[in-house]
Amino acid sequence: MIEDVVRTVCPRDCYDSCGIVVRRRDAGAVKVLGDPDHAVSRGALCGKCAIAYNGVWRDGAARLARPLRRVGPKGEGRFEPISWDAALDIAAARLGAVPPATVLNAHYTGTRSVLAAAFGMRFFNRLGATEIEPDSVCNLAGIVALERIYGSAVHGFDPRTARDAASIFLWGVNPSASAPHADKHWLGESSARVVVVDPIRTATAARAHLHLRPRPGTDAALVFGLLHVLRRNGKIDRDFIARHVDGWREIEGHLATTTPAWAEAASGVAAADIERAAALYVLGPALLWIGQGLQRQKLGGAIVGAVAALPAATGNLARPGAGFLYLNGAGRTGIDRGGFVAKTAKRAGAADAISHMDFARVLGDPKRAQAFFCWNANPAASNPDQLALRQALRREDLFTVVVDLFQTDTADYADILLPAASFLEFDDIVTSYFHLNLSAQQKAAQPPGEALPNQEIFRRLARKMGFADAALHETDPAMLDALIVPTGLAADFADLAAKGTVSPPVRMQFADLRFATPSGKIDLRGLSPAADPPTASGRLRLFSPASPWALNTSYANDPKLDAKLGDTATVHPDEARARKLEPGAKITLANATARLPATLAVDDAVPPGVVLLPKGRWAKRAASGLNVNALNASLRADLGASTAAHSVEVEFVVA
Ligand SMILES: Nc1nc2c(c(=O)[nH]1)N[C@H]1C(S)=C(S)[C@@H](COP(=O)(O)OP(=O)(O)OC[C@H]3O[C@@H](n4cnc5c(=O)[nH]c(N)nc54)[C@H](O)[C@@H]3O)O[C@H]1N2
Ligand SMILES: Nc1nc2c(c(=O)[nH]1)N[C@H]1C(S)=C(S)[C@@H](COP(=O)(O)OP(=O)(O)OC[C@H]3O[C@@H](n4cnc5c(=O)[nH]c(N)nc54)[C@H](O)[C@@H]3O)O[C@H]1N2
Ligand code: SF4
Ligand SMILES: [Mo]
Repeated sequence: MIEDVVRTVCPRDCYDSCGIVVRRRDAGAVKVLGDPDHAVSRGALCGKCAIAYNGVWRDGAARLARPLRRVGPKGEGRFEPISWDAALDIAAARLGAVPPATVLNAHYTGTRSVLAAAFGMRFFNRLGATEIEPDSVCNLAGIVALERIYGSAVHGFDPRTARDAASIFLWGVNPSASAPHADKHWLGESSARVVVVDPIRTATAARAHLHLRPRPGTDAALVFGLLHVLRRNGKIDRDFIARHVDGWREIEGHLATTTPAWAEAASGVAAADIERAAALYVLGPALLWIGQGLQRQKLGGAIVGAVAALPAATGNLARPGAGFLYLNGAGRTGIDRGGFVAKTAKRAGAADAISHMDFARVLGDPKRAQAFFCWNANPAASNPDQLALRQALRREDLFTVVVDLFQTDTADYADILLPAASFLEFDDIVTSYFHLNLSAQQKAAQPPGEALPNQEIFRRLARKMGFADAALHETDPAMLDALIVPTGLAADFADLAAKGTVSPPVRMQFADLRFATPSGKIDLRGLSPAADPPTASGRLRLFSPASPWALNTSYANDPKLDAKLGDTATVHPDEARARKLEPGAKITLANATARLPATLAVDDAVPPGVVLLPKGRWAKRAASGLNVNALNASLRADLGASTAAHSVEVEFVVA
């Protein structure tokens, strides 16, 4: 009974990227814990990972362990085991028999470790498949907005600079759920004044010095109110603007009318609070964390654009304690993810990626979709237009391959279902999209049965398809070293594994004040204070943000976590009273797209006009067979054909 410890990292789609220790006996994992020496996790995993990594993720009965072939009707989820050879022969023959552009490739961040998330794209480049634009179901409106203004959405502030910040603004982000360690340690221990802008009184907002609660989709109006006050108080940095900003005159053209009283009427935030927030933003250097939830709105691009004008207007950039963050890309630690994928060029004539907001429709069209390959994603649970998507997935003439750890909602529709190894079962590297960290993911256990890492599955499939390109057959150790060496942060994978997590020296965001825009300056042209009108009487805005008990739909098959997720829809006491409903009432949320049963909870943390039902559940685990995404008719934001999931409207109807 030898006990040893393996240090690794959590590769979930989460801001934290926690360090993990796996305690093992006889080389088998016995306990997955937070790494006490890791600066982010400090010895604790979040509640959901503490449960899932010691629960369903290591449950031999729940994990897929052998390649499977469908035996029943599509969607019933009945399969029989076959060999890897047979499964990949079928896949290669079917994928090779259709025009490449009619193979739809859906993938995202089920795991974010670089090989397991990115290597497969070389295969699809070679094939010439049509990609379902991954970010369009998550954060693309904000990305497009920030690329226009700053030339990049992935050069955020370095969180270590918070020690120099006088105030920290969190705008439409809820780290108490979506980044629990950043919430507890990074924010909780900061001496800065904290301002949260969120319609919901989240746990983060409840602790803030100031909480602004705009009506959903009205943040751009709120920003123009703030800019009015800043200008009136002489806090606009005209020198900075003259040197580094285009389009300020256009913004100023709006400011005469966007008084605090006007902004209060447009957003519902009291004029006095707008004055307070403006004063806090110029107290000293200010950090601004722009949430991904913020832009899941019909006006999401315009909103992110307006919020991102604040640092430019006040010169809150390129000095210690100043800046904004949406995402930090892997490039911030020197990992060239784009170059890694581009080692296999995209086949000439391949179609442009299509938005997830068009996915259900395109998948239902036999001329555009003849095969579907899904890995690192669970669209039957995560995507809008759930009913239409399922109908498309049932098409007998659509050949579907799913690669996952579990038999998810999507996996039920597979013709061929392939078992993936989990992050505990192979070496890889992980970067954070918040901290500037690079970590070694180290193998700590054997995969169940015949499960394989994604990258090995794609190597084998490439061989079956006769794709001989060297880049499709590189080994994991060679790829890891080739990724790590240019960072200068470790000599090779072995060195990184010995170090665990490394970071570059503290980096100042946009230190040289040169921006990758056409003019080289920050470009504020085209921003406007547009705001959503209040929701029509009787209707409620449906918010489905991150739950503390799931990571997207990952983990919702753990019985303990599924019980915590539940089917609770929370409204303000006034909304319950207006409908004569008591907490615990069985209700139905309805709109023109679907009806979803739920259990009512009442809490004034949710503002009037909103109903809160976090994402995460597996549809098939609910009695209705649906989850919250059934209610979303692929609403799209104003930029990037990106999701506007938080703009969905529903009514309560008698069940
Ligand atoms: N209503 C509503 N819907 C939303 C959102 C919302 O806010 N509201 N948010 C959206 C956002 S932000 C996102 S990013 C998407 C996410 O949606 P998805 O990309 O569908 O994410 P998950 O639901 O977590 O599914 C990831 C799958 O990857 C699998 N997986 C994990 N590790 C591996 C691996 O190593 N190999 C393979 N092959 N599979 C693996 C997991 O088991 C899981 O089934 O959901 C979107 N949907
Ligand atoms: N526990 C957990 N952590 C996660 C995830 C998860 O599912 N569970 N998902 C991961 C992924 S893929 C992502 S993209 C991130 C997302 O994490 P976040 O960026 O935090 O996004 P959300 O959770 O969608 O929403 C954050 C907040 O936006 C608010 N919001 C919605 N509309 C508006 C608006 O119009 N104005 C303002 N000011 N606020 C608004 C919501 O009330 C919510 O509290 O989290 C990651 N982390
Ligand atoms: S999901 Fe996030 S908070 Fe939880 S262990 Fe992983 S990185 Fe840490
Ligand atoms: Mo996301």
